[in-house]
Order: sequence, then structure tokens, then C-alpha cells
Amino acid sequence: MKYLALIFTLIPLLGFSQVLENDFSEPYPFGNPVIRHMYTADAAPHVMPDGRVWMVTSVDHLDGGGYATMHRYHLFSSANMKDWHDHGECFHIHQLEPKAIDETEQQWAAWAPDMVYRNGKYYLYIPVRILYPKKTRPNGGRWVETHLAVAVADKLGDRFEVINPKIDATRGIDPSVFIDDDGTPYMYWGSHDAAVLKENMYELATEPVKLEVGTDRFMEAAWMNKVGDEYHLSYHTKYDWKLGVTPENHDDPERLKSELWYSVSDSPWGPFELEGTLNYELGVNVDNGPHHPEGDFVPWKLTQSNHGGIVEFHGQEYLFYHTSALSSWLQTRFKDKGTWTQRSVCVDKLNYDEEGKVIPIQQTIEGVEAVIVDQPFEIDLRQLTIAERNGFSIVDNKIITTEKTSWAKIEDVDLGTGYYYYEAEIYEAKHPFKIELRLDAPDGKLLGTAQFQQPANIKEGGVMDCRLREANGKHDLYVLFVSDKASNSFRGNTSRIFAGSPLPLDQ
Ligand code: FUB
Repeated sequence: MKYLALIFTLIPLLGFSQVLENDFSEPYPFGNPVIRHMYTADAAPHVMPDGRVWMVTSVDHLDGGGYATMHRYHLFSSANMKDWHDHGECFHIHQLEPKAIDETEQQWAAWAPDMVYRNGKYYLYIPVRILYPKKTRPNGGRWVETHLAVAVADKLGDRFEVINPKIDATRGIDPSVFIDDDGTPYMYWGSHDAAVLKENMYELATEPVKLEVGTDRFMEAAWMNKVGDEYHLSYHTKYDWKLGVTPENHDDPERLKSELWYSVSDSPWGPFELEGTLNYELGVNVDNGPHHPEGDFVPWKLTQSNHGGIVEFHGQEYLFYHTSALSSWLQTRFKDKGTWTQRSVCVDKLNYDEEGKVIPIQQTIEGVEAVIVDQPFEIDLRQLTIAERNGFSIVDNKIITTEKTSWAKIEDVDLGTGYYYYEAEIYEAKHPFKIELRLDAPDGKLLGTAQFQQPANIKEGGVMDCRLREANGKHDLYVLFVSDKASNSFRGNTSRIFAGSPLPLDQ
């Protein structure tokens, strides 16, 4: 904790150090980083209901200036992981505090965000970092305050509007939100803190807890990735930032390096056990990478701020991280390392060995190849025949259950290389219920859970939807209706699995 506080107090001083001119006259010649017209960092990637991969990123100032000058977020999307469209600024720190930058003695910044979709809305999680330049700590360092805020948008591309300027009981940075297969939304942040979010997605439903992560090297940037039934928590390690990297100490095993590690548990609450490295120090082993004139390492090596986000897209996982490759190119044509806070988002593949352990990613300068998805956008489940059913009947288009868990089996559904969402439109329901989607048996693998819980919605009807995880291949699909009451009834219309292929930008 002391260590982290020290970093927070020193980073601003270090970050101000370098302001170099950017020369865009010669285009950056490689595929990584993926955004090359501005500086981006801290990417949070997710497949959204349009089937595209979206990422929200921090923005590092074009003229440098350091961590205190991170004031806004941009949104980008891709249909193939390779070509990215800039949807523009989606949030500015002025939306939280109009005087945030110029008129107060405090300097407000927005650091590594996350963004999730839930029941028709998009939620943006913002770590607010306030620096008090004139208020010093007893040790001479500057006073820093951090907390989390939430903003919401009805559609991606719209500006997010603040819905909660400060989530109670949050202190720390780098929020990441993970919705489990049973529909529970967890938030991870700070120094391995975790809590469940309320259904409204902008308040905590539980007290924060400190997770056991199996190492004292955890520093920041928690990210949850569920792999099969295992919960993989990845994070940036504490490192020896004073030492820096030189040609001499470059490979020294004793040097504490800035890496991404991950710890594993069978529960989202842990305890987690350290399992291994996900991303080596930035710039290590880059195939075909340009070399620094002074040594056997790439000139864009960063000695800190290794920040990761993971997304699965049609059968392949990808790690999003950032490097200073672009600033190194724009400022010195790869003759020097680029700047700490002029970072750029890179994408490379994340693979596993035969035992299911992560193989540390191969950082590349070429980037990944384009993914071509050739399958329908949606599967309309109402058009498919129910091969078998249990515990419900259909009368006048109304589903009437006689058991707390009833189900319909639909045979041989082709989920192709992946479908990412399920949605049902409900007109009326007698009692709250949820819909689970499972593979191959009523108690088979759970893909996702859509909840229809709020009494107000029960009278009015509405849409229930959920994200599906690992919905691919050809399977018998089981649609389960689960309620506390055996005798329930509801009437609906749409029942579809969708986001199977990315929509073009204009739809
Ligand atoms: O980008 C600002 C901070 O640097 C993030 O919050 C950290 O994870 C590190 O990337």
C-alpha cells in the first residue's frame, strides 16, 4: 500500500519530463499499435451487441504532459480486430468537474476505464484521480485522491452522461467489470478490491473486500477473464522503477520487471493462486522489431504501465496492451524509446498450453491478421422447433410453468464461431424469473443468464438480455425458465441469439 502511494506521488513529476515534437509526415509502417493518429492507452475491449469489438481507451496528450493531463476517453470499434474506426471522444473530465483543469488548484484526470453492456445500456467506469499540487504530504510528496465514477449511454457513439460521480466506498484506480454466467456483475479495482454491483450497475451491492491474490507483486490494472470454469485475474506487477532498463541490466533475472501476471481461482471472490506471466515487460522478444542503437532490445520498451484487457473474438482470445512504439516512431523514428505517457494500444493473440496455462503473449510489431466472420447476425429461436419440453405448456401464446425450473430443448443449433448475446421481449409476467441458456443438457454448460426481476417491469413488460460466453459449435440448446414460484406465466415475443457476425458501421 505504501509502495502504491509512493508511485502515485512520484508519477506526476516523472510524467512531466518530456515534451517532444510528433512528426506525422511519414506514416507509421507497422500494424501494432492499432491506433496511429493519436495516443491511446489502457484499452478495455468487449464484443458488444452489434457483434463488433469495441474498446474505450484513455487518451495520452499529443504533446506529452504526463498522467495529470489524461482528461478524456475515446471509443473505437472493429469488425475484424485489425481495422479500427475512431468514434470520437465519449467522455471528458469536465463532465465530472467543470473546473477540473484550469480553475482549481486541483488537477483532475481520468485514468484506465472500463465499459460494459447490460440490459439495453452501456456503462462507463471512470477512475478519477485528483492531484493537489499545493497540498503536500508530510514526506514531501503530493497529495492524491482516487475514486470511481460511472457514466451511462443508450448507444455507443453517444457521449456518456455521468450517473454516479462517486461510487461510495471506492478508493483506487483501474475498475474492471465482469458479468458472470449467472448474471452477477462484479467490479474489480484498486489494490485487488472487489464487490458486486447492484442491478442498476452504478452502486455497490456488497461491501468491498480485499482479494487474496497469491503474490505481493500486485500493483494495479486488475482484469477478470473466465476461462472454462476458472477465474483468471490478471494485473500489472510492482517493479523496480528507479533502476530503469539499460543494455546491461536488460535481461537481469534479479531486476523486478513491469509485467502482467495472472492468478487463478474457482470463484470470482478467490482465493486466487499465482499461476504465471501473461505479458512480459513491454518490448521483450518482439519478432522483427526494430532495435535500439545501444543494445539488443526494441527502442520502444516501456519500463512501466503494462496494462492489459482481454477479449475473445470468434474462437481466439486477444490481449490489448499498450507500448510507446508510436511515440518512439513519431519523435525519433525509433532511435529512442518514446515517452511514458504517450502510449498506444497494441493487440496480440493470447494462447494456452495443453494444461490450460497461459502462454505469455508474443508481442508483435505487425499486429494480428483480419478475422473474417461469415455467418448470420442472429438466430431467431421462435423459428426453430422445440424437440422436447419439460414443466411448461403454451396456451394462447402464454408460457405457463408448473415447476420452478422448466425447459425447452432445441436440437442442433449451429452457433458457428460464436454468438455473443441472447434477448427476449416480454409483454407481461406473473412473477420474476430468469432465462438460462445451456448446452446439450438441462444442467449442461451455462452460457448466460437473463434476468427479468424488477416488479415494475413485470406489469409493463420489457426486454431481458444477457451476454453469452463460449456459445459456439453445433449443439442442442436448452432454454430454461427459472423462478421462485413453480406456478408462473409470461408472454413474450422475441427470443433470439445474436451478435454472431459484426454489423457494418452504419447499422
Ligand atoms: O493510464 C493511467 C494509469 O497508468 C492507469 O490507470 C494504470 O493502469 C497505468 O496504465
